[in-house]
Amino acid sequence: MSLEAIAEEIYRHQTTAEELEKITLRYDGLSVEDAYAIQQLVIQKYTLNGDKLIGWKMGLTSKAKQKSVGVDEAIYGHLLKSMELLTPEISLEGLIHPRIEPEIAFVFKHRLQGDQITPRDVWLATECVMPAVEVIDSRYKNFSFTLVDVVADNTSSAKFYVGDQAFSPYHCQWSDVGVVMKKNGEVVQTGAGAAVLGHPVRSVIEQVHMLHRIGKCIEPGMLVLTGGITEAVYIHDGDRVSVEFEGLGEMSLSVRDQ
Ligand code: 0L1
Ligand code: MG
Repeated sequence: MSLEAIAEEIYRHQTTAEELEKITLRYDGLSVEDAYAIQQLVIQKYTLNGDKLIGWKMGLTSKAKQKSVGVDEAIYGHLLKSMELLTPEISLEGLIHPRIEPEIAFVFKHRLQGDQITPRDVWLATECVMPAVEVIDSRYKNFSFTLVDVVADNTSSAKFYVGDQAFSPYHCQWSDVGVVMKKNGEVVQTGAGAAVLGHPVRSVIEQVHMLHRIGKCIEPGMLVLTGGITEAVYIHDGDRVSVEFEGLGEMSLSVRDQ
């Protein structure tokens, strides 16, 4: 089976919201590099159909998430224009078993590339930092996958929302930002920016270094989701999810069927 045929299968399941058996159960010997090649081929299908790459996302950036997949490395995926929610509403249409997680997003004004990036380089290239949420929706049955499976499936990306308010990169100590996520008024998760590789700026650095290995970079205007600050929680029709980012305000999203 060719990587292109696997990419075609994943693309079909992403666009029809039908669950998929893990590809590693069916195809032997796939490497993580193969998985990124598959991810790239899947993204090409979207862009050939008119979608646009608008940024990148880091995944498995917390020790807890890495442990749950049995790995000790972060991963990355592509963000497409079609994934961005323009209002704080999530339609379940086209999703299989979505989960939501709070994140800190960076928006860039300068290109960021190379394999020796420092925090200073990141801050100089950053236009603003924004509270965000990511809706992940693994296409695999029961959200069960290996590293290779999840990378090929664009690291479970489905949707994301960045609120209305942007902040100066120097606004606060981003690793100290506390987050409280509530579902229907009940606290379901709490965390702090430090859950993201110790500091979200480290996630951006890791993103740039990983992109450098494949000759890519963060372009001006792009956005990076740095990784989940808490575990992701399942969402269902009628849910109301609110996320309070300490000192930065609250984001509230409603979940609807259509
Ligand atoms: O954004 C993330 O950290 C998700 C990475 C993939 C693992 C998952 O689907 O939970
Ligand atoms: Mg995420």
